[in-house]
Amino acid sequence: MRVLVTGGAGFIGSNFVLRIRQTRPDWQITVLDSLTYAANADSLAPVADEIEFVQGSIADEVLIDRLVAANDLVIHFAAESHNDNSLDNPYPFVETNVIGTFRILEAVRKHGKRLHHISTDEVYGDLELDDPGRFSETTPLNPSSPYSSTKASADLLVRAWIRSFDITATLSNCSNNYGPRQHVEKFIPRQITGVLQGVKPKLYGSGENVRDWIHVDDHNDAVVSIIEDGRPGETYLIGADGEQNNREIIALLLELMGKPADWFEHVNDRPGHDLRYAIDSSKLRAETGWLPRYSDIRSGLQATIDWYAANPTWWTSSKEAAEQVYTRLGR
Ligand code: NAD
Ligand code: TDX
Repeated sequence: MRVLVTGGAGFIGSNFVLRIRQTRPDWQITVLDSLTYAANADSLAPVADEIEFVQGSIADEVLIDRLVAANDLVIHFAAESHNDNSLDNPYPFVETNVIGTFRILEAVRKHGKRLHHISTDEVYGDLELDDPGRFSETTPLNPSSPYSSTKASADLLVRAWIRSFDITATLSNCSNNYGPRQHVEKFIPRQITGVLQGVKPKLYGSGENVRDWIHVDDHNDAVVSIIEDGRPGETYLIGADGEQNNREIIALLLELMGKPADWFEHVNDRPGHDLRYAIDSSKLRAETGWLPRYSDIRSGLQATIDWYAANPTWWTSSKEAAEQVYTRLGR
């Protein structure tokens, strides 16, 4: 099978490609990535001789048409992915997440190819802390930020192309990922790399906000399960029952990194900060048999800490740039 992976030099996409080389060695992989600030070409270095890499944008109509025509399946990870950036400058989010997805859909329609669209639980908005409910496939879309509203827009486009043009596509909406090769602007790697440099973790607001953490390999295995065993036209939520508030995550990181429990600081909150995300992934589990393997966040975080400690050259230059942005934003 010839597979086009968009956004394959980013966090989840690069982990996907590395893992697929192990688990599905017969898949022929082409990565399309525009190499924004969020990409790291070093992430794909171990498989550079085994894949084709194309630098370019999913919003480039001619390029997308050619690449989609040459492949059997498109797995669409490419996105502008950081909420804080979307609050600062939303335009790239509209161009990549909305226009880029539109270009892919048109090429998929024209050439009759299969698509798997990667999305986020943030399209459903947020839940109260004491709400016993969780997001499911029938939860109405209600996004809060420019990032999540552009992801919801993309999801709606995919659903419309399924219904109106009968394209063969599946969608997945996953909760917060953690693991190696995540850009240092994101919560967990920002704190790990900060502590490694002697800087205290930074907690937005009160830190009561809850995220439903999943290891990136569990997310990527679920994507393969949906591609192989999911029903065309369907949406699947991916989650690993990993709810933790941000204070709890910082406490665990400090303990694992040998720092006192109070060695962190509060910084300005994110405007419109979603309170809680929680995923009910029973549809995925029932229909594909997928189960998460990294259910122990403590050991998953320890392995993630070990990876950042062992790979400073991967993150040092992006760390400086990311912290300059945070200084400007006051966070
Ligand atoms: P990331 O920011 O680490 O990587 C995104 C990649 O897309 C980068 O390599 C970037 O260069 C590339 N890209 C951006 N604009 C592009 C364009 N116009 N053309 C081609 N490539 C472009 O993001 P991530 O965390 O790996 O997220 C991947 C996908 O998973 C996104 O669609 C995101 O919405 C979704 N998602 C992420 C999480 C999470 O916790 N990180 C959770 C659920 C869903
Ligand atoms: O320094 C920080 N301190 C802090 O308290 C940072 C960077 C974040 N936070 C908080 C904000 C969130 O409540 O930590 C939580 C996680 O923040 P992010 O890593 O920015 O993730 P989030 O906004 O939840 O979105 C992530 O999960 C869903 C990904 O970035 C999205 O791409 C994905 O769709």
